[in-house]
Amino acid sequence: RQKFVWDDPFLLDDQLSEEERMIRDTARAFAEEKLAPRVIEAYAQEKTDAGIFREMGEMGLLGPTIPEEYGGAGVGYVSYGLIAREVERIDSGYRSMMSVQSSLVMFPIHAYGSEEQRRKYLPRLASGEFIGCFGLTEPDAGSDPGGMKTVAKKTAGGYVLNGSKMWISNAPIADVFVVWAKSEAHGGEIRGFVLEKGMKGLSAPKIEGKLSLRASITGEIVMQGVEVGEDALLPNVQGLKGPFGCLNRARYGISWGVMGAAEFCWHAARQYGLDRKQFGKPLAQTQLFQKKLADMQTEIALGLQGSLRVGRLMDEHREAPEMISIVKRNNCGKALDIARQSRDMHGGNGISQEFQVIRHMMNLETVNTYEGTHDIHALILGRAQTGLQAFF
Ligand code: TGC
Ligand code: FAD
Repeated sequence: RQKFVWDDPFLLDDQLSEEERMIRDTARAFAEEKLAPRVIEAYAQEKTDAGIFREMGEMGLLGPTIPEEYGGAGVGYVSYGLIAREVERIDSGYRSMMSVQSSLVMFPIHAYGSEEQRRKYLPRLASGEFIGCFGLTEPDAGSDPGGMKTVAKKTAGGYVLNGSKMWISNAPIADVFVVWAKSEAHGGEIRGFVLEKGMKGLSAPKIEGKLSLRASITGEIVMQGVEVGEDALLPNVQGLKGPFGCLNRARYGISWGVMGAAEFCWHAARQYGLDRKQFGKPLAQTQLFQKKLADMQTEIALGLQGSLRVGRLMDEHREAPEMISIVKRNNCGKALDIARQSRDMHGGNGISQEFQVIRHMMNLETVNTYEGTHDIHALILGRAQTGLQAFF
């Protein structure tokens, strides 16, 4: 009889290359040694430690898929996913900091930028010296980013930008802002611009009072007549496919990341059930408790296999965005259910910061919403199989 590994039911480990396992182990050691000891305090105090970017940079965790000549690690998308899983096992906010920098700032500069922009920004984003943010969402344009109001008008030497972005991860501490705007000079088409901290008319106030993702700072981006040169325009992409190209990478990373958070909650529930006795026996010896653990194990095993498959296809350049919608949507929804179950299985202790599951549960509410809500991904998949779009 083949031995069953309860915490790796489909032997995912065997499906990874030696390099991928090494990257996973490095990310896990970093997450356990550097992130885990500060997360409870960071979440409670709503404190984002900007120094984490440099620490992640030193470990090669920022922009891992970017070629080495620009400061990246030049590894594949499965490795990127494995990193996201380890970081989010500690906290979704830390994964958010990492994935915005990697997929939403470094990726567009590399994929759509000029050689000058790549050389100027990528090495310093990879090292964590620069912190980046990505401005797509606006107060009146969330699920429908095509409805954005931010505009770029042509000037003699470049552009002037006006508008505001809402719910932007990293914005208040960012040095580099990848911002999407409708460009009048390009027939109102959406174009990407790279702005820098300190530009006149640019500010990024913090959004206070978040009860989710509290270890990751979130802000607005306010642009009041921000003048930039022609060199701020990302020259090699036009239209919504620009930001969506970045979102494909970030959504894929999230599909792995949330499985890390879910694994934390599952393992915590199992251990709690083994340790805690009620009615004269361990909670883990009751049928209901074991059914919940079996559901968690099953959904996580299936979710990880799905993400691994999509990652392999990405590394072969054979991915379709709808594949990414399947794993982003399913894994976020399942991780949120698992975190809620784990919270319940911990009884009263489940609401304590010490046991950590309620923090994951609160975080996953955001992760289920950002990068395309659970329902928006359902509509993307509904459109793909019926040919009928139901957004409006
Ligand atoms: P639609 O007509 O579908 O498409 C417009 C153009 O874009 C192309 N396209 C894609 N290209 C690449 N990848 C994709 N996934 C793409 N999806 C669409 C499409 O081919 C078309 O190109 P072209 O050349 O024909 O013009 O656009 P729509 O306006 O109908 O879009 C509908 C919908 C719902 C799919 C889309 O708007 C959507 O996905 N909404 C969700 C918005 C979203 O995800 N926002 C995320 C903001 S960033 C964020 O949350 C970061 S949090 C990160 C963190 O902290 O970790
Ligand atoms: P809405 O679009 O108003 O949606 C509200 C509800 O209506 C949802 O349930 C949605 O599913 C539903 N809905 C919408 N349209 C339809 C429809 N056609 N049919 C049926 N139901 C529909 N954005 C960035 O650009 N950069 C960032 O770095 C970033 N970071 C974020 C960090 C945090 C902590 C949060 C909370 C958000 C962040 N976002 C970021 C924004 C995020 O992407 C949006 O919140 C998300 O896309 C949803 O948009 P919305 O909040 O405007 O909700």
